Amino acid sequence: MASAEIPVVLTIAGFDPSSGAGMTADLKTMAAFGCFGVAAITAVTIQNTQGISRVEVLPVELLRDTLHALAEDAEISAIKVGMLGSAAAATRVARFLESQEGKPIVLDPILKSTSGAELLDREGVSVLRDELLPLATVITPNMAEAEALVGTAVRDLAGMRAAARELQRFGAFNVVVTGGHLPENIDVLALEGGEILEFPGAKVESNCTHGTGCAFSTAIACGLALKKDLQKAVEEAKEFVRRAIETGYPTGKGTGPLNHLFRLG
Ligand code: PXL
Repeated sequence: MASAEIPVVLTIAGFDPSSGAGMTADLKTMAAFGCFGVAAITAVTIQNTQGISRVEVLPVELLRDTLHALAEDAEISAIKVGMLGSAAAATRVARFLESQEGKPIVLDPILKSTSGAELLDREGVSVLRDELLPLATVITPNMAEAEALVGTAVRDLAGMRAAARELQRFGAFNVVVTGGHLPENIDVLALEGGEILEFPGAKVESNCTHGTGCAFSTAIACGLALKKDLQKAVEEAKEFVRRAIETGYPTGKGTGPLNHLFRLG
């Protein structure tokens, strides 16, 4: 730990220059939870609140060397994996996570942006499913991601529960399928032990929802770094996201970012 109280949390993610999603949003979320955020970058996107126009995956050696430099130096308390971009990055991250055994790992299986841009190539999706999924403490797909990973429709609560179970059969330990788009705004957590919990939340009317999944998964990683149990970490992450959406400030012409730092006033 950086000090007795401040755990270091690592995000492995892409860069979104508009700071609604990706590594900069993750770092803000970590600061909001009283964690010290460090980051290994996988890809640069060109985007603003109106959408993505370009994705450039960075050389995988850069990722490898960043992860090595961070891990040999500081004690990392939890790891969040976000946008990977390529199969090569996904494979590299799998090797890194194997070296970090025993640490809480939150995998947000990012496949596409809301506007439809591909954020992981097809071969990368196979690596994510076959190699990364079994290395994570918890995975946090939204309904579209759960549907893509499982290969069957996920449209309602029953579909979310079935997909979570299926992802566990694929090798995931704990699975949260997020249902922020459902009228009930309900998340489903399938626990390793077999129990399935539901987390209903108030529906917030706001256009500031870009990066919701990034904030949610990072908030869970922070909760786990702070030694909370998974159920509590999910509950607190959901409440954090709700408040960050509610207090969001529309910075551009499109979908606004969350206000990750709402606690600063
Ligand atoms: O919200 C998914 C996401 C994650 N990471 C980066 C992104 C996006 C979507 O735009 O750009 C870097």
